[in-house]
Amino acid sequence: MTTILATKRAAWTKLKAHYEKIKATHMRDLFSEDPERFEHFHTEACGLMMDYSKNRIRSETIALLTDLARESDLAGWTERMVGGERINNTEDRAVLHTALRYRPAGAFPAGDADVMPGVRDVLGRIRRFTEEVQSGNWRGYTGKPIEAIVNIGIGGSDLGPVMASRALGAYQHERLSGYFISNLDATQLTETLKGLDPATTLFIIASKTFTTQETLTNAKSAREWFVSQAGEDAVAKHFVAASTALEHTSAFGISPANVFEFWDWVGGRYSLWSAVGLSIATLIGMDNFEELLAGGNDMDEHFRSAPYDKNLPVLLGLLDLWYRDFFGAESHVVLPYDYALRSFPDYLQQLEMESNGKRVTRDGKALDYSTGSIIWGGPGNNGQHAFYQLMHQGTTLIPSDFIVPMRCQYAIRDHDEAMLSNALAQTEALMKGRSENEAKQALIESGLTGEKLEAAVPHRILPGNQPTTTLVYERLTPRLLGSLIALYEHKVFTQSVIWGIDAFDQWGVELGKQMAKVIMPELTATIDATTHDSSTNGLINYIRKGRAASG
Ligand code: G6Q
Repeated sequence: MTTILATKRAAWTKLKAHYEKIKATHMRDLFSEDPERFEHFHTEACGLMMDYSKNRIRSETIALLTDLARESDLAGWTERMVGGERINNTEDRAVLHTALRYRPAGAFPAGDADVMPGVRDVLGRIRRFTEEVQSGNWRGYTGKPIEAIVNIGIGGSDLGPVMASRALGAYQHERLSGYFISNLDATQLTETLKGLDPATTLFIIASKTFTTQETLTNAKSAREWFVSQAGEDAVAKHFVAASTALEHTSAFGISPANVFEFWDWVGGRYSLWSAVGLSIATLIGMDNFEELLAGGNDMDEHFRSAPYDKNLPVLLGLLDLWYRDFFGAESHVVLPYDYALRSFPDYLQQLEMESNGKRVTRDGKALDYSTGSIIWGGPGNNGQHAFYQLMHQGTTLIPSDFIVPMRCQYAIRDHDEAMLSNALAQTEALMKGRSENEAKQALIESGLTGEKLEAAVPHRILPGNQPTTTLVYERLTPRLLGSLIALYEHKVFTQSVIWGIDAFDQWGVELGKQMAKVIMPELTATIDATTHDSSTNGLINYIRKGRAASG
């Protein structure tokens, strides 16, 4: 199927013209024009209320953006995805992570390709395993119950489990603690193992391919650490794996009974719903894990059925695309005001940038527009005391998502009201800013006059007009988290369909991996490296000699 460039769509041309008309309009004026703006630009589904009124849009903008989604056949591509077509065409794979959280009884997708028997079988095995560990029936080699769950993985086999386990810390079994090891240098491994007792530690090796250098290096070292204290025979009670590569897990010495399978139609960054979520399920319990899946399924149903102007993922994707392609915004910041979601921006960084950081269409044509925003962020409250200055008075357009709970998972005094007032004040300040007159007035009221007053004014002006979208929910539950994650997954998918790109491959990360294989032996060689550019040769030789001299 030939992919049509987004710039060739009629709605794109109309959006260009519309952008010229709206680009200089301040949101203050948009709010004055329409006193019911919140009513017109907020929508709600799956326990999430999305206020997108503080964006640089009019009704016409949403009409044109949703036309663009329709012209790009978003509905058709969605059905192709959930129908099991191999829409990840560069890897020739289906994309069926939605099946992992499909809750109704019956087949998914309908017909020959039904993957549900396998999915349900593994979920059953995960339930039995997590119940054994949580109840204390799963005993380590000295007969003690497990206390530490150590997930060893990287990328998609790490970021989802880290993010979701932290987000659902309030649901964690009181005897269990979760640890996550991903980095190649030995610091994370060493510092984590230092505090652990092998007799009560369970390692989950999460790797789709079971060939990933970081994971295997860490897994081998963890195994050595364990065997040196507990002996080889104890491995079966302390090492399990989540993988699609059963031959590799056996070669590593993990018994087939301890391997939780998933499939090649689960992309790494979409895999927390699969056996890769084993650490999450073990920490929070299977009932809660199934609630997480149900939340994902809620959002899938909403995404497939809601009209686009009420469709949370579609709107979120279109708004980001509006700023990326028409305003030229390069980055998008995600600001949770729920500390439980502190790792959510890191998780989204991979989900969005690995999926939509592409420069050619599905069929290999060069794009003439920008794709994937640079995603960054962190807990909003901390950000206020760090990077928000640049959002308020810097020179860059930075659209943001504020993620705001009505209540956090723990109620103490007036923490929630303090958190909420700050979150809402920031969206107001980013939208309104402070005009020259307002800045001057405030300074006069503080007693400043004359030259000092004039000198101070420019520094007190905030231009405002920074777009914010606010997602509000009552309290972070497993189900809500499932919906929130799936919201962003479908946001990314919506954009990829409009941009005409394959959101499910990641060829860009391969080159560096291949080059690392060449460099590794050169670091311990006795002769200088000469086959690279002068910088890389220089770095290898400098480090090799430095290590030899110091080591
Ligand atoms: C995700 C990517 C990547 C992957 C890691 C780990 O979509 O494919 O981040 O998850 O490279 O791969 P393994 O799970 O195969 O170890």
